[in-house]
Amino acid sequence: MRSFRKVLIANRGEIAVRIIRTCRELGISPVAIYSEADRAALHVRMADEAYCVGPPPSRESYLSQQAILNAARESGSEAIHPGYGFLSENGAFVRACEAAGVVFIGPPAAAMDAMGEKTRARTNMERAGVPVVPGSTAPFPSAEAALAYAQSVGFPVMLKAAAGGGGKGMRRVDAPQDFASAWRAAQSEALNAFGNDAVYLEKYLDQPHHVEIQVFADAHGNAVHLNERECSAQRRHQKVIEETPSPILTAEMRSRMGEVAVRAARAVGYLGAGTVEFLVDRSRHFYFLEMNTRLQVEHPVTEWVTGLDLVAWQIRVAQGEKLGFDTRPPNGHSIEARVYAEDPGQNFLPSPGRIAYLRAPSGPGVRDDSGVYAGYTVPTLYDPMISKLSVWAPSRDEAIARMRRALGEYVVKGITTNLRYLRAVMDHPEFVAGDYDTSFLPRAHSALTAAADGSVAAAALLASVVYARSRDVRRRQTLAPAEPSGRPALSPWRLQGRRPRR
Ligand code: MV4
Repeated sequence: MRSFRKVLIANRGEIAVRIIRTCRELGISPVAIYSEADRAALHVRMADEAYCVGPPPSRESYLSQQAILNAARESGSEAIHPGYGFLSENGAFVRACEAAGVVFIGPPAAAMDAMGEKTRARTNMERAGVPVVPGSTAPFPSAEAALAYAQSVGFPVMLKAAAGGGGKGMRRVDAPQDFASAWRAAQSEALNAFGNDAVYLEKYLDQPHHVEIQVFADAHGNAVHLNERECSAQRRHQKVIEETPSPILTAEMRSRMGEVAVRAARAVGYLGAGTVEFLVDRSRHFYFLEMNTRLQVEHPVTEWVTGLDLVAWQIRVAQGEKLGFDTRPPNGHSIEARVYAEDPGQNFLPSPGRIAYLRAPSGPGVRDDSGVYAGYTVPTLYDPMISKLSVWAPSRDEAIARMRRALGEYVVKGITTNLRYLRAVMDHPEFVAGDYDTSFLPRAHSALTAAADGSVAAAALLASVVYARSRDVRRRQTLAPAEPSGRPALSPWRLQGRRPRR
């Protein structure tokens, strides 16, 4: 077993800041990388050292494997934490780290490969006894063969790019007469997006829930789950709100899904933190969707209810330590809201720019994982997520109340954010009731983006005019300049003399 003295964080924004914090607590010196657009970024300011890895476009900086490995060598970092996105699920990068003698804090490349392609993952999971959505695994020789299969599965079906993920290259087909053209369109879309035209099909699940299980494995044969996260509040495959426990899960279902997730992780020789995603249908059947072989954006809600620092455990596992915890029932309830620099009123158009003023919420049970500061300019080039606000409370109702309170404290001036939209979600009866599926946010769109009640603003304006007028009247009496004689200007005799006549 070894102890890292220095860890390079191959990422930016809030997640780089998050990892830097745990490195400090573990006595590890954090090393940052940055692109030319990120010289003034918070993660650069917080790290012990920072290395420029290239020009603004990610492809030439945060995705530049050679530049990152050079920074690791130059700084003497023994390990690299990839965060999420960028190179975090890139098997080639894991192998390049290995070749360079740097520890990649994450699963082995083989585990990534086994889960990377969707059809491959489905085959591996079926073999391991993990339930997958009914459908195909191998590519079809022809569109006719695919149609015949679709008919045996039953319409509607979902066409998916084998190389896809996160909803790209997906297409629903309702009837046999639409199949051939949809199949060809899906193939060309897949080729365009992923350079691979392989398409497979699944039975279509109507308005499923997205529930994922956090898993953790060490190099000593231990693998456990850390409960679920309910992630059904999404729009265009972007999560907006996550919570744990899921309002729709029973303890019995949690333990069955957890066992299945651990089986999935074991089947591919997993190491470290991973997430197994499931679709849950109306009758609460659950099906493997994909495995994310990285730390997830929404990991703080799991940290809140388990009391564990997942980043610290990633580092410990990478150092060869044994898991120091077991599956445990969730303690209380946690909700996370993603704060984006975007305008919900303009179809969520990104709204980069300079943050003129910032006041982040705090107080009991509140955590703000931010990557920005007042005076910082949010760049156009990268993800517009500026922070993740998460809360903990003993119960779901109290967690919602706390999230409302925290969102109410949050002030960001200079750029447009989705804060008001997030407040509207916390007030929406469907969210409050806890029975929302993946169709919730798209369906509630107009209610969530409705303009604020104008009567409040009108009353405030009127009140400010009345106040300004009465203040002016008062000043007329009190703010006269001192007399050259040096006598005080505020003599009560003088004030009395200046009183307006009634
Ligand atoms: C599905 C589905 C219904 N039936 N597969 C979207 C993201 C991608 N990873 C999988 N997705 C879906 N796959 C079948 N067979 C519905 C979705 C889906 C969805 C899934 C999770 C979270 C949000 C979603 C929003 C729309 C559609």
